[in-house]
Amino acid sequence: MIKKPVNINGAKMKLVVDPEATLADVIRGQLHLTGTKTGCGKAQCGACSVIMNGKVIMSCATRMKRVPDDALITTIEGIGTPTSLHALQMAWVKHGAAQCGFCAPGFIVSAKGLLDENPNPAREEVRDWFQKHRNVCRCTGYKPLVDAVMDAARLMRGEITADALGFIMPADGKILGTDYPRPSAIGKVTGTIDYGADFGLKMPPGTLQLKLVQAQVSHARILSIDTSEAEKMPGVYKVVTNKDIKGKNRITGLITFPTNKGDGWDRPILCDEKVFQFGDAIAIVCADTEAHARAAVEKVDVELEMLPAYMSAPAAMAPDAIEIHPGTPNVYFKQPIVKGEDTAPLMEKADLVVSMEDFYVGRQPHLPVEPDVVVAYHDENGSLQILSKSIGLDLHAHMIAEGLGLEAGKNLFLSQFPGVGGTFGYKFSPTTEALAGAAAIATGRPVFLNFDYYQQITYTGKRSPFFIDLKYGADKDGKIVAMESNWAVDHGPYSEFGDLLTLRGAQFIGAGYGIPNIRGAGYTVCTNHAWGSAFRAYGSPQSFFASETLMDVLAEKLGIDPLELRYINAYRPGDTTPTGQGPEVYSLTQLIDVIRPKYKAALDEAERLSTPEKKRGVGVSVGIYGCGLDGVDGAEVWVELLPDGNVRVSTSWQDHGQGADIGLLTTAHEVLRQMGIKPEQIKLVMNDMNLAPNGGPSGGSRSQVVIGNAVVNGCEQLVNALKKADGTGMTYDEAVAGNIPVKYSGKWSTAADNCTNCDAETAQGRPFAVYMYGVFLAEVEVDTGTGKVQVVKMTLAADVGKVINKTTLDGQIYGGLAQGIGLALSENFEDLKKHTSMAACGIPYIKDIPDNLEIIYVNTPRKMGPYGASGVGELPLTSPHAAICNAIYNACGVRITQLPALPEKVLAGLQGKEIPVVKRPVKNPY
Ligand code: MCN
Ligand code: FES
Ligand code: FES
Repeated sequence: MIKKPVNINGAKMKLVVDPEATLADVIRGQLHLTGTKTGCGKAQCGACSVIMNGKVIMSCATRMKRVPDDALITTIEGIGTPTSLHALQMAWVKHGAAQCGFCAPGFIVSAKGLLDENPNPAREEVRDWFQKHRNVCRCTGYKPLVDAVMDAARLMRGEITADALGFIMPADGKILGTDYPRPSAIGKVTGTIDYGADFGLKMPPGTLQLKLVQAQVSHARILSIDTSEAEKMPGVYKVVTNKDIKGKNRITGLITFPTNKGDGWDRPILCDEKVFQFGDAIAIVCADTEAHARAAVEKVDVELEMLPAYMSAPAAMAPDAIEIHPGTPNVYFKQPIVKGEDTAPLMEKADLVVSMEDFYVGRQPHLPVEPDVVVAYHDENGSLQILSKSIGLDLHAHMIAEGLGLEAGKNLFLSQFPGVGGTFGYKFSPTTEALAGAAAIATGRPVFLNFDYYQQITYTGKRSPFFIDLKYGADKDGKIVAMESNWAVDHGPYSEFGDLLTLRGAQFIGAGYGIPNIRGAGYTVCTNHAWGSAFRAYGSPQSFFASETLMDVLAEKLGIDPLELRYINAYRPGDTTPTGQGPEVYSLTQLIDVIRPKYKAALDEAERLSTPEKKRGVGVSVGIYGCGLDGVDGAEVWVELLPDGNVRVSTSWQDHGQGADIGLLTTAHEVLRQMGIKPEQIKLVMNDMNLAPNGGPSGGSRSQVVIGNAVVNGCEQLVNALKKADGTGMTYDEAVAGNIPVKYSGKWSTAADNCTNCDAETAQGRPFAVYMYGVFLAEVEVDTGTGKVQVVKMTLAADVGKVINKTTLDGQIYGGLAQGIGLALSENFEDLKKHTSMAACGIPYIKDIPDNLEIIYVNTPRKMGPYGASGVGELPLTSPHAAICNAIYNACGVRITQLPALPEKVLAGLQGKEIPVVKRPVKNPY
């Protein structure tokens, strides 16, 4: 230990520290200044940025022995407070720059360092600064962050007043459609909201620290687990194995279709008979400190018999592959699609047929800046309480209850941490909840488990790769008359929602076009690579990559412009979706109309700016996604007038960072303002099974539509019940005196639109009440010497219905586009040895994303959406990567069919070499 004098945020102090400890650990662990976050822990994300002696540094990579004596250190707490915001914090709130907010303290500290040096930076200088300081944001697409810095600098230079960064309430008091700031923004920009790791640090003494014993192989039989040495290690309270689990020790994968050959009970909480993938949890060490727990992990002895590991769908589909889950075939589900007439004769008759094989979109990693984290404890009633990043609290409680020997909602309750640092869908699966639950039950003590970033990457679900074969038959005018599709989904070892994901292929391959006749089938394949979990736009990026690439191939063969070919085929009245549903609005042609002038200008510019060294290109794609879980999807919301005149609105609209709080507040306020309620009088009670009813999971961009309608229903019941003859609302006392209830349960479900599941044999049905529509325009520059692709501009023409909150909507789209650029060009989790950090997985830094992101809204009101709103979250990630790859082809003639479009692949194409691809030997396993 060493004595270290420092000056933190103006306070001089002397600390006793381990010289090897990081500054981040000391700031957070010893000083409890938890505004500074730890994300990657490896100097790759900037979440831990602080200013030391005038320089922005990463505190996770600065050992205490390197901190100079009397160092002047500024953390986010020294920049501003909730009651006295710094200009940067005001601007961050104004621009919606804190979505999940986990990166916000690091960015704001970093930006403060910039403005201290350069009070008048140009936009590109701001971008250069964040690039140099490795500040990563996974939510915002970076543009709002640069907007915020520019505005803060203006305020600091006295060019604008603070009012310009505040919200100006319209005269009618209506916040719907405005940029009213989200309620959680101030907590996020000041670092005062507790994320899971902050919460864990503040747990009571005696809380056990958990570390996992994880499989280092991908497929093996477990012969024995010996914990005796580990249990003798200092500070170890207990090592939990499957034998300590009282319930079924399984997490149900909730089989959706009876045609699924599995039963859904294939995922162990703690491995018992087999290891199914790298990272699988085999035991949990529970100790007094994290260091003790970590040391003991090494001492658990696991004897394994190695089995062949099937690391891709083709490998697991091979006829000689053994069953990964004995008794269930590796190809365990088939979803056929049968629409209209038989396609074989139509293909014969078609003027032109185009087909391509094995389109592939790979294992995109979610890469939230915050790694996974969980706390569990027993409450005073003996019920198990679990706090986590879950985005499906009730759903997850039901999925893990039987495995733990508990009953959801009776003695098992889930809630979200106050701050959740992004999930992008991986938390649609329970991850660490059941593990912490098992440890709390086995020890009877509160427990805390915090993943490091390596675990986040290697042991949370990933986007499931699709292999797709696709064929279009068209007439000479470009109208597609028939489509044939065949796809295989590599879902990893666990079946969780695998059938549903396979159905997405039927729903979205070829979506956007009124193709009357379709035949095809999709297959779900069990493999030993990462388990498939939801990822934003779930199944559609894989689907559209095939259908939107083949559209360009067809256009070229026909000699028709790619945008015009889409216009010819775009949904028009009378057309139906691939699943035979009439679209609820027909705005695709309008979206193409608004993008057309931009497209033409982009083509001209590409031609003007292209050189042999740097070739420019332009590409387009159509993207669509449904808002909801398939078929009947409902939500419940409670609305209650309180004695003080405020209104409490309660539900689970789980926040990943998308803005659940502002969505709920705005939707409720639009009704409640009829009785004079102001936004600040609405008290949100969110995301706690103990306190709020089930709104359903925050997936499938469903919440604004499905929960939003339930909110409207609940609020209308309250307003109507309390309406007086003169039109004003009763007070609480008047209502009680008049015996009028003050609490209402708002409900809504897609049954109101006669939604149905898609048929197991034909995929025909009415799965969603409301869809989102978009047309993407990508402009790229290809370096012909290296094959490196730079996206210079992305434009999205979007129809997401009525705007609920403008800043939130814009932010969702910018962030989704950035993830699409990553998906197209760099992101991957294929190589278990290589893809093990944020940077190695290809996360886009600010200079990988163009500052030039443009959104054009064509917002058609939706009959089934609250106030006409559709959803938005997933639209921007449906098919931007297809537009980018079409642009690469347009620039240099290289056609990428398997993502990501890494420089070496593009370069191989430029040099006329074969671009390596993975192929499926078996196409129709049954
Ligand atoms: N909204 C709006 N106007 C509309 C539609 C929506 O202002 N016409 C707002 C809503 O009020 C809400 C947000 O946009 O604040 C997203 O709404 P919606 O599309 O209904 O999506 P959900 O609330 O169901 O959120 C889930 C969706 C999904 S499925 C993923 S995955 C996702 C996403 O949103 N993960 C995210 N966006 C994310 N954004 C961040 N920052 N982090 C994630 O992990
Ligand atoms: Fe320190 Fe990522 S750079 S946590
Ligand atoms: Fe930047 Fe979520 S707001 S990572």
